[in-house]
Amino acid sequence: MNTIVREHRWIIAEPPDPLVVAQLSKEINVPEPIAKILVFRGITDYDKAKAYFRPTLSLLHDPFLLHGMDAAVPRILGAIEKKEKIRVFGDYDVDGTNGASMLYLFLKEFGADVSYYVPDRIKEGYGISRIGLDRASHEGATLFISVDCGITAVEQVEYARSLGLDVIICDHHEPGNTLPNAYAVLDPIKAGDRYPFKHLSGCGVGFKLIHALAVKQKKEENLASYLDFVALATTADIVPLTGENRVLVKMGLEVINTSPRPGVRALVEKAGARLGQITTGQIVFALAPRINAVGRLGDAMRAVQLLTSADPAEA
Ligand SMILES: [Mn+2]
Repeated sequence: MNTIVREHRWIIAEPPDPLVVAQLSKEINVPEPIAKILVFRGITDYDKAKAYFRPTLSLLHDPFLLHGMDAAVPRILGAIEKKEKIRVFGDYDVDGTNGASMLYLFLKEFGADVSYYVPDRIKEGYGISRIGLDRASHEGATLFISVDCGITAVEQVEYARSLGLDVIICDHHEPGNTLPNAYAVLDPIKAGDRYPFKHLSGCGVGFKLIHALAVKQKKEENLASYLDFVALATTADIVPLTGENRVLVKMGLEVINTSPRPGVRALVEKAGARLGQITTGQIVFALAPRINAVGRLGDAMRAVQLLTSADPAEA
């Protein structure tokens, strides 16, 4: 025990300015020790405290700051107008299946002719697959949107082009030396991207896409109802719960706890968890493993089927 203690060097932070602490304590009506903890965490005034405790969608960054968004949005709106078939393609983990579920339901509500596909972990492996592209093309799709994968799919995107598919990529993984020659590549960590927050999940990047569509069409009223997907994906993918992610997860947990969709309600009940008391810990240890297991034991599309179901009995 002693050796462990000696291996660590403790660096004690400078105490915060007592005037700032006293002022914050008065402004938000909390005891000084709590105000002190907040100031330690950079929450130094009323507005910052309000944003921390009561996050709202208005705190999110402008989705059009994401490079590629200016191309992606008109392409999707055009596809909806021309009744093109849109195929959403998600990875088979929690991030990918929630991203696919969210994009599918949102686009459907937006009037799109949309379907989804999740590759088979064993037969197709990770990422955009040729089988997935062939099927999309065969079923008449002309627009293909990937979520939580695609940033390294250089060859697959070339193949998609040869099939007449335009590809929009929503990913958060590290790009390789060459970006795919896609219609639009949304990834906050690609070189030259000016988006101010770099830790979004794949589903979080997909959310920025629906955020942008909603802003463009002035239909933002239902946007928050999709945050349950983002909360599940963001928490399960273990990206930092700071900045924008904290806003998305806090608001998403509220959706899960107060108005769960049938699939989420069924999942919570099966996991023996209590609605109204779902936390990030329960997502990581009780809900997410059950979603991940679907892709490991068979067809991951069943996860999307569950999450998008409108029927409690089916869910
Ligand atoms: Mn991911």
